[in-house]
Amino acid sequence: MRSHFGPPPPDRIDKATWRLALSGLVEHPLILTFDDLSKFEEVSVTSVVQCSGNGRAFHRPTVPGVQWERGAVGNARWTGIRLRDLLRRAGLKSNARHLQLQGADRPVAATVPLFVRSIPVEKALHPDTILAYRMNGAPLPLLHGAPLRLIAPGWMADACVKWLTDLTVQEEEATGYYMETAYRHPIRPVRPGDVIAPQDLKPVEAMIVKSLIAQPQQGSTIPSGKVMVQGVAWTGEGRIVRVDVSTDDGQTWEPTRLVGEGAPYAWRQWQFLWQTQGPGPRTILSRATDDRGQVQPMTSPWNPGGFLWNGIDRVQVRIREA
Ligand SMILES: Nc1nc2c(c(=O)[nH]1)N[C@H]1C(S)=C(S)[C@@H](COP(=O)(O)O)O[C@H]1N2
Ligand SMILES: [Mo]
Repeated sequence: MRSHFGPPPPDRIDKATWRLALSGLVEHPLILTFDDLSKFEEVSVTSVVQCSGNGRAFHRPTVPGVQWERGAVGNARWTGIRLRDLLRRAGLKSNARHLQLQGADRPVAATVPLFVRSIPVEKALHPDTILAYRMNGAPLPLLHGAPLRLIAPGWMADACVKWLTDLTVQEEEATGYYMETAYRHPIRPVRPGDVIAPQDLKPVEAMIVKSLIAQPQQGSTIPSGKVMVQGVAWTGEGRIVRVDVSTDDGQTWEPTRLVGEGAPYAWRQWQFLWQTQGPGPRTILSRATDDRGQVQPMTSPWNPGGFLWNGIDRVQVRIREA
């Protein structure tokens, strides 16, 4: 879970009094109660939600910000209504280009900017983009954005605004710190210290191909013999087609078994039965490939925000004496 300011006070998100306002460049502005949401068709989508700073700690030179390694990502089944259905009910005006999203959470000090984001109308109108009120079949938990959050499948989580209260259709991207300064990524390679022109920084949007090793864990001691290596892999708006592992620090690679059905936007589990020969230290690597031929690189391009890390995952273990 990741929140800039923590959840809103309970009275701001009480289902009995909570309202969702849709205004701006629409024919008919809407104000909806929580019960009004049931008037729209209910849909579900399984999707990864990943912070764009996930893996920031692996960038060299190091980048300020929360030093996430692997944990700022999850995968869940989200249920709610299509954002598109709501926007169509309100009727978009012809100059509608961006949808601004704002939640009920507030910074502790008035001088700290609000968490306000926007997404282009194309993503807002995508049939898989939903306003979710359930997670894995249960009511959306408070810390995941109850009563209602955006799920923009395939996109980085900073678009997935929690505790939603205000949707505003506008011609321009949202202004403010979290859109104009934070979560922007250079469109060409940069070096630490470079001055980057504003037009060379674009908002972080789609996720990129990535895999993680979940077992064995970093620093663990494992038996000599058969060991199950397993993890997950996902990409943005495509599908994972293969995951390879190396147990000799990248000299040789072997394909893993992809588990279950591959669903769009969801992560795919993978397994590899490793016949270890010890004793001694070993380095396990994992490398995912998606259906667009995107392959995880050894390291990701350095950038001042430390975003979009998708370098090949690396876990060091020690094989015990037989
Ligand atoms: N209202 C609101 N929504 C928010 C945030 C926030 O601070 N406030 N943080 C965003 C960021 S940066 C991330 S990574 C995801 C985290 O979602 P999760 O806590 O459900 O994992 O929520 C996003 N939505
Ligand atoms: Mo994030």
